[in-house]
Order: sequence, then structure tokens, then C-alpha cells
Amino acid sequence: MSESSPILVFGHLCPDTDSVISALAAAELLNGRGIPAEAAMPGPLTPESAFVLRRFSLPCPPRVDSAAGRRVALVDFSNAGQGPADLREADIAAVFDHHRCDGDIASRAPELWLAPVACCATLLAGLFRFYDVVLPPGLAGGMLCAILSDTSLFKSSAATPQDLRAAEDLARRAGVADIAALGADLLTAKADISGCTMRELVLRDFKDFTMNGRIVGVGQLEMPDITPVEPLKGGLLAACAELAAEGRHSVMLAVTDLGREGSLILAASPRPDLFELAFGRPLHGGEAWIAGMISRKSDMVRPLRKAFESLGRNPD
Ligand SMILES: [Mn+2]
Repeated sequence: MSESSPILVFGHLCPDTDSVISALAAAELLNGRGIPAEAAMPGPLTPESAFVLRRFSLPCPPRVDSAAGRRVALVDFSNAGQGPADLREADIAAVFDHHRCDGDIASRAPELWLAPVACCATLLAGLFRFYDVVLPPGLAGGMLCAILSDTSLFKSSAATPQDLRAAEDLARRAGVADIAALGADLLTAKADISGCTMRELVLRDFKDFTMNGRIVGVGQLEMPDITPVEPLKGGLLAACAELAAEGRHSVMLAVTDLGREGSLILAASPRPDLFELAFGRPLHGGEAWIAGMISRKSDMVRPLRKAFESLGRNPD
């Protein structure tokens, strides 16, 4: 394992804006501390991330699909299952995350930064101050977008006062006078579903979670208004079923309507009763409208994990 090549910094598979921008930010922070590092991303750029990179003239991190034999730093995730397949063969030099840590990765380096905030960029913004590293204005703008994206423009129940304060500070550094206008542009970019296959839409913002020994995939599409998705429901549900057949117990897509502040869930599962237990509404033809559901972490994964934990250990 080479100690001389730069640390490769990347986020989770199907990288969202926070994963892409936090990789750039953590690489900048490490370089600023005299630790050579370069950002990468283990998946394609989403329309939202492409908009953010363009808007703030930030470089697109190169694609990386293998981590074996590299020194790496993880941003926005800390579970082996959400990274490249050979992540366990990498030397993990640092972790920056804001999700629960299942403890299935190991690191020799005592550099694990985990914080209960809604966005990894919020944590990193604090670390630039901690290490007294200069934060360039363009990167600050990107980090602001990551916070707006991860908090669904602060509508998410996962948003904390730290996220809000970081966003205000980053806006000042980036010269963004109107945060709400930037948020609206971001949402327009995020909601662009033109030219995508149903599978690409389910995978656009998708994560696998291990719940009581079962793999459950949860994707999310956020839109100002979900009407354009109505005619696609059948195709999206079929794509969920296809992804479930690839080694997962269940796959759910939440199509989040930020205007109505709720989500239409589409679920392919042998146990639809678990979704009713988690969200308090029965699925009809694999779908249900759940009022108030916006945050994947708080409103989807947490109750679903509880429902799966009510199952025994036996396969079903
Ligand atoms: Mn994040």
C-alpha cells in the first residue's frame, strides 16, 4: 500500500450532491492540512450535481469504481455496503459522515468525524474553521447547495440549527444573496426527469440499508410537484421489482412532493405489511401517499428499520 499517492476522497454509490461536494471539500481540507488528497466519485453525476458544479465553476471529480489498495477518505457514508465493492481492501484514512455508523468498516487512523447534522457539508464547514483552512468562495457555494439539497430546502425534519447556521455562513462566503432563489434553481435541476429510464430514476438517489439482516434499497426523487411522475408509476414500480430481484429483500422509491410536503411511496416487497407497520398506511398496488414524509433518514429508514426489527432472524 503506497503512502505516497494522494488519499482518494469519495462519497457513497449513486452519489448525491452532498457526496460529490463533500468529496471536493474534504480533499480541499486535507490538502490545506498538508495531506495530499484528491476527490473522486463512485457513480454518475446527477442533474442536480451537474447544475451545482456549473453554477459555482467547480471541477467534476473523476469516476472511481475500485478502492482496493488505495488510501481513502469516506464522506457522507460509513458503511461498506454503500461504497465500491472492494472497499474492505482499502486503507481508510479518514471518515466524515452524518449517518449512523454500523461499524462494518475499520480504520487504523484515528480520524472519524461523525456529527448528528443533516448534511456532511455542515460538518466539513465546521472543520475548515477547526483547522483554520481557507474555504474558497466557489466551494462554499457548492457546500451551501449540498445543505439545501440534503435538508430539502430546510423542510426536512433532519435539519438542525447547525445546518442553518452553516448555510448562512457559506452563502456569505460564496456571495449568494438570495438562498431561496438558489434553492428553487436547485430543485428545478433535481426534478429534471427527462431522458431517463425508470431504472435510472429509481437509482438517481438510492442507498442500500441492512435491516435485521435483510438488504433494503431506498431511493428518493424530490420534486416541487410530483404530477409529472403520476403516469410513470407502473414503470417505476417495475424498476423497483427488478432491483429487488438483484439480491435485495425489498426496494422502495419515495417520490417526494415538496409543495404538498409528503411522499408517494412505491414499494416492491414480499412483505408489504412491514411498510404499513412502518408508515401507518396500507400499500395499494404497491403504492401509498405518506403525508409529512420528506427525510429519508428520519421519515423512511428509521421507521422501516424498526418494522424490520420486529421480524425474526429467519429468512422470509
Ligand atoms: Mn449527505
